[in-house]
Amino acid sequence: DPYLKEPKRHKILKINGQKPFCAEPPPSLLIESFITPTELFYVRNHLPVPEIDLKSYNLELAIEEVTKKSLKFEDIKKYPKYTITSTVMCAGNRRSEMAQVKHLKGLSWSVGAVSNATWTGARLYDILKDLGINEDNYNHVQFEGYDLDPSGTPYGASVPISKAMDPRADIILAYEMNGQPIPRDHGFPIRVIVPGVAGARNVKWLAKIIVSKEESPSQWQQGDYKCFSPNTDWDTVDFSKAPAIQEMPVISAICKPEQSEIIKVIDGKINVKGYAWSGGGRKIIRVDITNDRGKTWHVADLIAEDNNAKEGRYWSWTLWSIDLPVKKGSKEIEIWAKAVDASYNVQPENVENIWNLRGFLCNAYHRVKVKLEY
Ligand code: MTE
Ligand code: MO
Repeated sequence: DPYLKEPKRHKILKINGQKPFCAEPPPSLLIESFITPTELFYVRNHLPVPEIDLKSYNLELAIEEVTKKSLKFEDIKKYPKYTITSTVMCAGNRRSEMAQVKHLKGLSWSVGAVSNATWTGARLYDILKDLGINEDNYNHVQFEGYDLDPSGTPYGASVPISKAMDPRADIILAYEMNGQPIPRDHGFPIRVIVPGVAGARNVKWLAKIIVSKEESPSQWQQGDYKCFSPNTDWDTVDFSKAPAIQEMPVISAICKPEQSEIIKVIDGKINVKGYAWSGGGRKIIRVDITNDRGKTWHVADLIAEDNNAKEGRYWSWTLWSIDLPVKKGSKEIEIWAKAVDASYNVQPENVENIWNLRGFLCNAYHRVKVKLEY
């Protein structure tokens, strides 16, 4: 069993898969703090967690098939040290809602395949600059992990070279998470953080960086983490025809109250809380809430956001809260949330029209039904 040496995990995580390990924190805990405590950070592994000895750790840098350099852990630590705060979200976050529309393949994530942390490390930009590459001659930067599938093939992903070579993209080869060495589940000793881009491209246990004309040949770049039209099925799908998911769309979720909870109405109001986030560094500018199917929208307070972030580099989620007025005497309500980002992108209204066979990017209005008590 390749899973005998897995790390210990916090008991409160809701497990969506044991081998490989996949788990998310409960919604109400998720939004307790702007920075997710490391032990509550969601985990999405596709393979067994590799065991890596810091002393023998090695990062290979290659241009196409040719290895140019090899960096030890200490070599990476010598680069100027940057700390960023960035949310990481799985493109499968909220998939469980999409699965209710029509059967699909994928882990049943609720709203918790997302977390926010500080990441400290070297900038990919600085490391690529030292390789002396001319950006115009290549198209992608590929990453490989130390985790291997049964055939010996590593987890892999890539990002466009324009992203990788942009110092303002804040891509970090991180060795610290929330000020501590990165724990095994999250990529010890080095993981790539590509802020604002799907979790899948944030490669953990980084083994190799390849500058290339081509995207990563990995299954997770080529044959997964892509979206299709709602009527595309497994007989008609052609993964080569859709681009890989990179920057994430605008999304929000109601985390408190949770589905089917019984809530006490105080002074005609109930408190509702959640998160909102958009990819590509786009700030959340507003979160709208309704409990009468859109007849009346109320604007939530944005209670926690990254106050140090510059325009176009809002990598962190925004937490919001609202004391929502409810119609007197109503026994059950459905709360809807929609967020708006700095480009005025808004979430789509329903899941039906964005359904796709792998259940990715489920960013429709989030809807939660609760019972009221007076
Ligand atoms: N990197 C490696 N090497 N192996 C993986 O399985 N999973 C990816 C990404 N990086 C993965 C990986 C996916 S799909 C997601 S959503 C994030 O890591 C999850 O990061 P986390 O477990 O730190 O939350
Ligand atoms: Mo993911």
